[in-house]
Amino acid sequence: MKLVLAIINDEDAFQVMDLLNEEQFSVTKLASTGGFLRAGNTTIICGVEDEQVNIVTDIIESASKARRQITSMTSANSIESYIPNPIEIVVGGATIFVLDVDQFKKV
Ligand code: 2BA
Repeated sequence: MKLVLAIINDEDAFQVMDLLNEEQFSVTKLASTGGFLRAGNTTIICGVEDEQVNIVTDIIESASKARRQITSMTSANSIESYIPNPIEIVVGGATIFVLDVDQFKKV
């Protein structure tokens, strides 16, 4: 068994969950925060049989869009450190980890 852990955009979360539920996958949604942007994102976890991993990651991929975002960095140079330095970054579609599961119990 595997645990699929995917970090996705908040705006894509409900569509991803709807699609997974339609295919009878159980899914848990966690509110998370990106360490770089310090902005909210969504982490979904989904425990599945090994042979279902690709189905789940394909579903996540199909509903997770990449977005361009402007963020302000402050310069490391002390004189300029108060001058915002806008940069454009691409966030997502999805960052997916697939972990081995030692045990799965529902008690
Ligand atoms: P954040 O950490 O807020 O990162 C948002 C986006 O900022 C990233 O998009 C990437 O384009 C950029 N970014 C991140 N760290 C950077 C850095 N040190 N320098 C320059 N740009 C940087 P994504 O790569 O699509 O990541 C989206 C979110 O997925 C991340 O939000 C984080 O919450 C999670 N994530 C991505 N890679 C991860 C990893 N290896 N481990 C844990 N979480 C990860």
